[in-house]
Amino acid sequence: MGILNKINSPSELKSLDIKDLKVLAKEIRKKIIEVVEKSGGHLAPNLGVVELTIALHRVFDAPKDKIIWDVGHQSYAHKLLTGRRESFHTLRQYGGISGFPSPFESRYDAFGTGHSSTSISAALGMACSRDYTQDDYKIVAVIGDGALTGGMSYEALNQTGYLKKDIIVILNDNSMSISKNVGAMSNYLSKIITKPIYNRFKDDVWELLGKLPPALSSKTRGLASKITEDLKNLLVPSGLFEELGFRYFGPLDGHNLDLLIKTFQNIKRLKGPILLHVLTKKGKGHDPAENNPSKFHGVGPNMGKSLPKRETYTDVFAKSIIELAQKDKKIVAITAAMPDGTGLIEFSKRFPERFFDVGIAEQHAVTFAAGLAISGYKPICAIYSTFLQRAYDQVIHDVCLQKLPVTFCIDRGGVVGEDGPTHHGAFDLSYLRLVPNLIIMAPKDKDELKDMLFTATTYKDGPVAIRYPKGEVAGEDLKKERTKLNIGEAEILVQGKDVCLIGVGSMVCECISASSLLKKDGISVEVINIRFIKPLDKKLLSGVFKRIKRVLTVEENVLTGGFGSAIMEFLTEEELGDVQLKRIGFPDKFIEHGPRNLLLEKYGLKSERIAQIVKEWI
Ligand SMILES: Cc1ncc(C[n+]2csc(CCOP(=O)(O)OP(=O)(O)O)c2C)c(N)n1
Repeated sequence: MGILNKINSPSELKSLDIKDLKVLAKEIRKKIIEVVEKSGGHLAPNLGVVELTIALHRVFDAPKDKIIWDVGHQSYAHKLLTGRRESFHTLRQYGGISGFPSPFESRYDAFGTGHSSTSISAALGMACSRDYTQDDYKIVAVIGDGALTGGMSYEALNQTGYLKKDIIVILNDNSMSISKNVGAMSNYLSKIITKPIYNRFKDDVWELLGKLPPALSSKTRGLASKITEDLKNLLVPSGLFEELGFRYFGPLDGHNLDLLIKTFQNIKRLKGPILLHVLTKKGKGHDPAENNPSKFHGVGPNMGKSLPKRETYTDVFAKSIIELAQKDKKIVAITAAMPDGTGLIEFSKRFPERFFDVGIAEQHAVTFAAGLAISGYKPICAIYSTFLQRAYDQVIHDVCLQKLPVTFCIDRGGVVGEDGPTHHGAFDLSYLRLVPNLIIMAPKDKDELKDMLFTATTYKDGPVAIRYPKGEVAGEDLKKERTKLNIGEAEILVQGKDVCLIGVGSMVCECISASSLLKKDGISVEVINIRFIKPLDKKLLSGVFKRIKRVLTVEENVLTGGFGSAIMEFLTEEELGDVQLKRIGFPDKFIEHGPRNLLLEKYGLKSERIAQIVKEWI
């Protein structure tokens, strides 16, 4: 790591020659592979942007110039070059550096990202601020072709082209989202790439522009750019970006350092909205990742090898939904660019005509589901808890208000671990609980998840949300036949008299274990599996609260507005002032990154901690 070890800030790249920069690229790749192989992370996206990152930092002057990484999962080389080389081995570990850009971590991280398609909006906001204060710096948004499927990026392109602000959008096109990219825009980009005649002509013009001295009269420069435009209008299939007010350049090889540097130097001199189309290969330089970029998009610690493959909630969802769809032709499944993560790959193969990958477009996914539902279909909208935040108004206005039978399968409800605060599903119980007409369930184990899916897909009167966490599912296949659950019916799993523990979803098992621990100390604990966060089983709860006056709720959700709050509201409504309530859940802050089990333990969501809290209480 001879060269990388000497780079403490990006300004040090300016003095390196191209030979050194190429060696640096090799060293960065080696470092990324070494660290990600151990602690997990986004391997393929990062390997694909090594040259792009070096060239950006070579030409632009961060942190004065702002570089915004869309999604931010590809920012490892950027981190290595911006003062985080020494701490890079702590990537994604508890207390270590984040896997995403964060302004709290470094002044080189111009904007915090994690969710997709935000970079152009943020860049435009910064550009307006810069121009108000008459500052002088460049703003670069690096956005993938996957992220370009997200609605926000079009909203931002639309306004940028209109305001004609000076920003540079670098479209990092590897024709992949996590899986193969989808959609008409993706087809359009491929069309541009396969028009070699256009590229040849344009390269000639670039040659010309490159040779023009910077201090050239604006008239000559204007003429040169007119030539570029004229040629493009003649030869590009449709000039979509140009029509939106951007000057389009590309496509160019995103692994050719010389070309990237030369091109960045050229576009740095230009004003107005610019879109530079760069072609990269996901996983570049590491055969396994190049050959299977989807699998190596994100990998677990030790490349997932050390862990025995245990059945997850996602696996159970994946199998059950196929069983249900075999019997019911009206079931269709929707993902927003996460067929793998949400467990819909097998479904897409079995029922291609009933499967939709809408791109990174959660808002559209939900309203699209509403359209299917109002026309008699039974859409299953499988979206991670954190990404469903994007589609909140669509859930309220397009689905719940119209009482449409959409089933939301909300994976990764709770802490997800190393991806951290941008990805934890910490809020869904709170943000969904207040929406009328929505039924909210959380399964305690495998059988119950299957029953909930069965119940949801046979329920015709409105929308249903089923939320489940990341990781291993509890329980076994005990039942052959599916049971249709009575809506709003909880169950008492353990009878007791001193304290009542009410668990939500995966926390029910923790409550049962806690009750066993407490029994040894002579404390008699009742355990309730609430099953329905909404509607609440008021009858059962009223009965229990007459007998037991100490109640503890346990949920993998922020306490504010969550399930415990629902019980608090219930106690107030029913005037049960003699019942003491304690709640365990996430405090009012963004939860840091770290191993899932460690975070659960830290926030009191493991049986030993629950038992300890009860003991301290009584
Ligand atoms: C709103 C939102 N939905 C889903 C995701 C999950 N996600 C992370 S990266 C990614 C694919 C991004 O593709 P692209 O922008 O082309 O970058 P690449 O990984 O190909 O470099 C997706 C779907 C996300 N980060 N944000």
